[in-house]
This record gives sequence, C-alpha cells and structure tokens, in this order.
Amino acid sequence: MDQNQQKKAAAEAAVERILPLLKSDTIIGFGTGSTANFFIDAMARHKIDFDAAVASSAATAERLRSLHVPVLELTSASRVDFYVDGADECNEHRQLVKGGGGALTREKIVAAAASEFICIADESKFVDVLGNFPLPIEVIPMARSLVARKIVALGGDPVYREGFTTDNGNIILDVHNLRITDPTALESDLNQITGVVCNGLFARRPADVLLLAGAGGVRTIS
Ligand code: ABF
Repeated sequence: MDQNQQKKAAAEAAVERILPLLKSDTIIGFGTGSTANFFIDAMARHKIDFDAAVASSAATAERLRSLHVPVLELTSASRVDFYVDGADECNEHRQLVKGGGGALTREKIVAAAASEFICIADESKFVDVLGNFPLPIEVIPMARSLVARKIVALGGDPVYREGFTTDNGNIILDVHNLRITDPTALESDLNQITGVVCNGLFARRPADVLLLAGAGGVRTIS
C-alpha cells in the first residue's frame, strides 16, 4: 500500500468503527486534510445516514455541502458524537501534532466538543518523539514578533507561514527544532504566551482512538 492507500484504509476503518454506533440523531465532526477527505468521501460513498455534520474548516464545510451533507455551526450543535480527523504526527499515547493545513484552532475546538475523537493516519505520521514536523501556532497578527521571541526563548525556531491567513483571520508560526518530550507541559506553556490563539499540540485532549494504517493493515491504538 502506498501512502494514499494507507490514508484511505485508515478512513475506511473509521467508517467501520462508527457505523454500528450511528443513530438518526448522530452528529459527526469532520476534520481537514487529505486523510479527512478520504473519510468524508467514504461516508458519502456508503451513503451513510446521520443527522448532521460539524466542520473543522471552511474547506471541509464546502466539501461536505458539495456532497449534500447538512452542515451545522458548532454553536448550534447540541453535541458532537464523533470527530474524525488526520494528524501531522502522532505517538503511542495518541498525542498529536496538527495544523499543517492551518485549521488547528477549529480542529481543537471540535475535538474538545467531541465525545470520541478518532484520529486516522498513515504510518509515516507515527513517531517516538513529537516535534520533527514543525509545530504550527496560530497567532493574532499584531503579536507575531512578540510571540516569536517568546518561542525562541523556549528553544524553538519559529518561521512565519508566508501568504497564509487562517479561517479566523490570524497568522501561523511554524516552530522548527523542537524535541517535544513533554507534550502536555509544552501545550500549556505555549497557551500562556499572550497573542497565541492556539497551538498544534493535541496532548491535553489526545485522540481517544488512533487508527494507524501501514503495509500490514490498520492498527488500533486506544
Ligand atoms: C489535518 O490535516 C491537520 O491537522 C493536519 O495538519 C493535516 C494532515 O493532513 P493529511 O491528512 O493531508 O496528511 O488533520
């Protein structure tokens, strides 16, 4: 299986996992990125019935609507039963680095609202220590230099993501050269920097289930 086939296999495994649990009033949170898109397409292909979707980005909302899936604003959803999304990195504790696609803040909000967060990934995303993938941080534009200096003090090497504005009107700093041995502590420390909206560490609220696709099939880590 090549990487795309693995992403597709992980997405299909998520469909199989939630299918027996779906009810007519189930609300599903949909993630962003190519692996999440395989999940969206699989749900549409199987014509799976559920109440409504919540989207973690404008791009995902558009994709869902194009497939005639009803999309709710999170604020109008009484709950989110499942949230299915990809990751840029994951570890055995189901802690994640997310935000390579720039949708980290909405992804973290939907993850926080979800009863079950299912992360789907190909095995290239699985690491012993998080941080090889540059950690995305969403920042209020006027705080860009201030936040960058604080991150340097924490030992990171922030790089401004040129020409990119988030769905929330903010900028992204991608932080290189971090070896994240304590993801929960670093997530909290970064949240304390004034001007940071959100960081791409999903450790305080990790995935509940990680469906990791490799050459030998899909492994469940829960
Ligand atoms: C989302 O999509 C993001 O959090 C992450 O940045 C990205 C992963 O992309 P892909 O599935 O295309 O590898 O899950």
